[in-house]
Amino acid sequence: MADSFENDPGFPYLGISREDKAKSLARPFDSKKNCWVPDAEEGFVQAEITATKGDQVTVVTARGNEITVKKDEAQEMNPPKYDKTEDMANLTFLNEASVLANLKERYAAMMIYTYSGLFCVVINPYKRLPIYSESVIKHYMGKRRNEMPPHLFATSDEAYRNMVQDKENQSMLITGESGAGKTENTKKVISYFAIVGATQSAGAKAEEGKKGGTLEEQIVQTNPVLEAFGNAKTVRNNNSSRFGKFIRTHFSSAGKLAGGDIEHYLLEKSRVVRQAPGERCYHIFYQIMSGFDPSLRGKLKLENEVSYYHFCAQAELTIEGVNDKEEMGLTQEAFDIMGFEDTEVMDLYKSTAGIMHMGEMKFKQRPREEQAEQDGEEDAANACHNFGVNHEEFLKALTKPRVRVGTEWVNKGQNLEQVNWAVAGLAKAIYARMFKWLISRCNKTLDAKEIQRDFFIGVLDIAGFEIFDFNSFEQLWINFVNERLQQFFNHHMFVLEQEEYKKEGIQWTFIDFGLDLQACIELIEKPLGLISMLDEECIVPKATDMTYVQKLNDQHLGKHPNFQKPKPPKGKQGEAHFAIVHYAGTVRYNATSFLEKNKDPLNDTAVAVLKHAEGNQLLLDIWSDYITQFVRSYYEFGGSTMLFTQKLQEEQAALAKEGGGGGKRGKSSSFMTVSMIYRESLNNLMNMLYQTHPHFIRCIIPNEKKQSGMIDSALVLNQLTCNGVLEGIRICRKGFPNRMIYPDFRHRYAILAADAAKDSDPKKASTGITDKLCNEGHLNDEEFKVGNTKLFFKAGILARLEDLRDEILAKILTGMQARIRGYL
Ligand code: AD9
Ligand code: MG
Repeated sequence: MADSFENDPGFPYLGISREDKAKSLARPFDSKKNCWVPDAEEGFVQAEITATKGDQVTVVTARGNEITVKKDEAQEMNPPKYDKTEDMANLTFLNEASVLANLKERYAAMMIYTYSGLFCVVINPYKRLPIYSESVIKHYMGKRRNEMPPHLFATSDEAYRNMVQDKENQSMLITGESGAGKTENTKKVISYFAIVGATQSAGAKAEEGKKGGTLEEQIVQTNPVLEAFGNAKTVRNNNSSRFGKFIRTHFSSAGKLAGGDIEHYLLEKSRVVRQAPGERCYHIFYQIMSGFDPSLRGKLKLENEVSYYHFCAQAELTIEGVNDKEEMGLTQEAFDIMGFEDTEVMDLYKSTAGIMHMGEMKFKQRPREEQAEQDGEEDAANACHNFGVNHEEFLKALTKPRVRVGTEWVNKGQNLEQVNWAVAGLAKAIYARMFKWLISRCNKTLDAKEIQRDFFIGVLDIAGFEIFDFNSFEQLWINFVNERLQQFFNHHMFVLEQEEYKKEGIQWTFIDFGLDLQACIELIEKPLGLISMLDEECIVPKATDMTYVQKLNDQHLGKHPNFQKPKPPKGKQGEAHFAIVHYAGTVRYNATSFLEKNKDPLNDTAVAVLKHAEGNQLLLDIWSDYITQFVRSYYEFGGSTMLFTQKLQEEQAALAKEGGGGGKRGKSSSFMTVSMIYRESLNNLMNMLYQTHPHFIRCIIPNEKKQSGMIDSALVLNQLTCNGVLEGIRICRKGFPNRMIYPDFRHRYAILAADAAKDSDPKKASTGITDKLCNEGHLNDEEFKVGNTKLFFKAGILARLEDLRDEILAKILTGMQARIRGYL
């Protein structure tokens, strides 16, 4: 089997050929001299130590420069046998320089997958490699991780086998920054499970889905549907997912595919109405305008050119190498396979077009007046044509919404800014709710009721840690999610290590490094933490982003180690800032618009109009769970206006007694902030993850030019910090990362203590060897542990034993040569 895999076109990108191995081993190497030193361009550069003085070393770099650096800045180099190593946890020197060098070397050969302990690291190749073919899949099916070269499929197969054998749910956490390849890898994992799960149907034809394709096809085709509505061109990625997702593939206990479902997180709503330079709105807008279906634009009352529509034409209109007409064909095909009804698809298009028309609605305001009014009706009429509501009512709701003033409900005029805000808010809400609807519609298709769901493998494709120049509410949430995920990883590693030590009977208390992140997590989520205080501030009259940050400072500054007051950048002195020390680095947040983003207000009156849509079932469905303030107030008091008014007065009196009414919200006006919704879905996710056996994939973007083969070292090192790979290594180093079973140890190091090694019991022989090494001062008790079946070593110790072994071998060799010479 191994031989035939070597003949696979994918092999050169996965396994190391024998010639390559031989070449590495022939590389000259001197462990006492060779090292890595920091380099501005390359991250680290190879160097040779020429002199050592105190804590300084002088080296000559591979570029020929002689420099002197601090001793601990020069990082040890691993011997040639570790070149292009498949699992970096096995490196005897676990340092940043070696990790970076190994990844670079593998990437240069387009070997994009590498393990680092529990992580599977992948660097975006930016070109199609023949490593995802059916034949490669077949080679990986049913194999253990150490039997095959690193691959996402090896990790996927491990998850699948664990699920079936251990009868335990699994999860795969795929993170990385934008453009790193999360979604591409997610798609491959899902296809792998669909194939493996369908193959499991005892040779029978894959299960037929209800309408359209087979279940296997439907699971795979969910993606184009989600991408059309949830992905967009950004500066960093032409197909950037603007939402996070957790896709669960369900299986029967025998491992047969039994359906799927999707949960989504944090859809970027603002893109619906605003795009930065170089970016586009969601793909679907341009697909609808592409003319794929020549009659569609007419039905939706759209002009011919997408450039007409402000909401989706603020920056780019096309994507290089992408044909929106063809993409629309793929979306349509996916809808068919997913079994969407024609009316459902049409309602999606109508609602999307409605949003485009909304962006054209104009309002005006006379000078010195505070009341805006519509400036023309045609665009509103077009929008409402698609929504199936009366446009006059819609316009009235926007310009004169019903609001509560004290105990009264009145129609209150709005100024131009307020109306425009309301239009944008509504457009964003329609889109976000439509996206949510789309997800649940896909889930309906993937709900294959006829097959028993026993276990699942969940795949999480979610944005990694973000540190930008300008970090806002969205970054706070993404970073908080990542902080929780990192804690989950650290805790998992701790549990596994403890289990291993226990199994091996080793006395060693491994520290729960998950606790390292606890302080930061509590700063964000606990009562009086950043999020609770933001929620509180959202209901305080006259509160602003400034008052929020002021309160944060009063509460935490100088008291919480993870909270800091940063200097605002130039030109931003008037804005509110705070900083958080995350595990991945300190991030400065600009609190501007935090309150607004968290409240995310909607014009209730306009929603009430949309709730009566006719001929657009989708629009009715998306608002069905939305209870407008007015209706809520009314019904909460038994539908009686009198009772409502009376309750309201009682409530106000009670609040006044409590002291000013600034604090708690009355029950009648309870509402959910964005943070509350996010927090709930994050808690659900974390609870679910803690009940699974996790697998970790870390995607890395090699450069910011979308160029294949080029590594920007600083960029990669930064990601290794943010994605926890270096953190994983740090934790590794605290324990005993290098392990060797007794027979192997005896075999390799017998030469260091020939007498002891003679013992017939491999464990006794091995401990005999280590005893001798300790007596000779080559090893001490702190550096290794004796387990039931193996020896455990601290990082770097095996290298020392290797050096000793080399020295002895060299001596033997010289002796032999001398003897041979003596004979001659
Ligand atoms: V974002 O946070 O959604 O903006 P992702 O999901 O991390 O981001 P994505 O998977 O979309 O990145 O990858 C970006 C682009 O890199 C893809 O469109 C491909 O052109 C390219 N890519 C990524 N991974 C692979 C791969 N394994 N093989 C080939 C790849 N191309
Ligand atoms: Mg993505």
